[in-house]
Amino acid sequence: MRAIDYHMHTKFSGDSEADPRAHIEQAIALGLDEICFTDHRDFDYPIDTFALDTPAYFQELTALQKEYADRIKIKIGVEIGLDLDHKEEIEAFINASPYDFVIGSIHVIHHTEFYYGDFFHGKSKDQAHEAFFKETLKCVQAFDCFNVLGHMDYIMRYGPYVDKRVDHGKWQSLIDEILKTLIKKGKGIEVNTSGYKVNGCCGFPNFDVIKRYLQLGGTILTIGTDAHTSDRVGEHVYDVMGHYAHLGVSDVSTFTKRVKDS
Ligand code: HSO
Ligand code: ZN
Ligand code: ZN
Ligand code: ZN
Repeated sequence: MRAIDYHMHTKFSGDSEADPRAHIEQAIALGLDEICFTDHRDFDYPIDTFALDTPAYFQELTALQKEYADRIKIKIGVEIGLDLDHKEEIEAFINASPYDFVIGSIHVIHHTEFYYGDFFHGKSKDQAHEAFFKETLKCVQAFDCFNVLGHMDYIMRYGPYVDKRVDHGKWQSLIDEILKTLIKKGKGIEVNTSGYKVNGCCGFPNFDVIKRYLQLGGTILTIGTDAHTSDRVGEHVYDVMGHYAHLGVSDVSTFTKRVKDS
């Protein structure tokens, strides 16, 4: 199984100062086979701005890709915030540039976001989690421009709850619908290792959800750290590979120009 980090942010994201070269050096030091930069683009995000200077992004990363060609495979992707209020702009944005790989993530629901907590006001944990999974289902049904669904349990990072963890049993039928929709559309799912900070054992989503995706016939899996600083590149990647192998997965998926590499 190849070691990959397919979710990383740099200074091209509104919430990172990281130098892409330092990410690459860290990935090489850890022995990763392939990485993909996936800087943010969210339309009309509240409070912060997640614009992407696409020409500068491609120019700098293409040069690094060439410079490091004999040491590590580098892909150029994007993490797009899936938002039903901006569907046409999002699809046009993705189609306008030759991204290798697109992560579709839900960061916002109708202009309320999770990071600063607006979304959680007046909601119990169950109400917040149910709304998140319902919106995730709508987004995976409506959008086609992504390759994998990003950090499926992202809602768990935030929220003013003592125990932030998702009770997957409660949302199993919604989660099954999400997974079935992804599979039907030829889309994958990532394990986002930023989840280890909250739930200790595993990423976003946990390995029971991955097991279910595989049971339902899913075959497209990536691993991403969601590193916003270089010290976190590659974090827990080998651990996730161990879990994948245990679940019978022989390799992760990688992408070129949004098509799965064979
Ligand atoms: N998009 C970030 C959350 C955030 N950070 C909003 C700053 N503002 C998650 O990677
Ligand atoms: Zn971010
Ligand atoms: Zn994200
Ligand atoms: Zn991210």
